[in-house]
Amino acid sequence: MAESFVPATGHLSALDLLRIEHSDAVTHVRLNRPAKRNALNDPLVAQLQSAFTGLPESTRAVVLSGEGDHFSAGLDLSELTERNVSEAVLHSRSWHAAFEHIQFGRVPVVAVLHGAVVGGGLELAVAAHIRVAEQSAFYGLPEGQRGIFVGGGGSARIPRLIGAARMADMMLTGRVYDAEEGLRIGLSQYVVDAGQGFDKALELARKIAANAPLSNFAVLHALPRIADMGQAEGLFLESLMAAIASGDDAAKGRIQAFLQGRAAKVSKS
Ligand code: 1HE
Repeated sequence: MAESFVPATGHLSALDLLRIEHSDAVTHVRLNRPAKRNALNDPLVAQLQSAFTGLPESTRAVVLSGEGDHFSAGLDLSELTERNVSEAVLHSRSWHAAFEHIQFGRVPVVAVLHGAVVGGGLELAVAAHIRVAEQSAFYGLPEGQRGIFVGGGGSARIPRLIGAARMADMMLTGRVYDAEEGLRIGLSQYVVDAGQGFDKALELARKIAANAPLSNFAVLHALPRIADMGQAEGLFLESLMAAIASGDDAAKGRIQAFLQGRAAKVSKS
């Protein structure tokens, strides 16, 4: 499947720590610092922000992966130089800004996880909407051992997936979860064999890209906010979002197609 991808041109091709390619409506964004296990330094975080804010109009879904044997070793520890408190806050906020554009961007993001998905690498992975893990994936938060704390949004996003108690265990004891355990506790939605992650993610991204844009928008922008709301406010926002989506021509056309026997039925396969 991968051979139909062509390299990005223009400003995306200038992002030298990423490798970005397009295939129809799917864009593949690959972390490209394998010699450093895709450790996230400031330029790489900035390039991720540029990539996700500068996706072409034709992109309807993104696959995010890492070159080499690991998804990402997290924060580039060689950059952990002396920062005063305000500089350190702003550094953390620069990660928040970049990852915000992934979680609350224009298109859904499917991450392919393999090898180390640790520290800031896990924080990056959980900003994506769907995670496909290969059997080699392992998840850790070594911040506890390194004497630091998460700073890339992990304390807000990870407990929403696995609960604060599991995250506390990972940080306090250095507990590492493997791919199957990660699936069980909710860190990934899929586990596949070694080398199959990209194809699975691409299959999912192509399905996502075929959805009505407003449905994808609602899943990205309304669903997580409703999940964070009280029930009364959440139900009202749900009703508004449902009315907006169902009033769109894309919804009307799709529902007519089903009623006229032209659309797929729901099936298990
Ligand atoms: C790095 C980093 C890094 C590798 N920063 N340079 N993250 C961590 O604490 C994880 C630290 N890394 C590791 O545990 C291991 O490197 C791995 C399990 C990811 C991979 O092991 P391995 O044997 O394949 O590679 P390696 O030999 O350890 O590393 C290869 C090179 O990458 C080596 O550099 P070289 O110049 O000696 O070849 C390593 O120094 C370099 N490298 N990981 C810098 N993380 C917003 S706050 C987020 C806070 C955090 O993310 S804390 C968690 C940091």
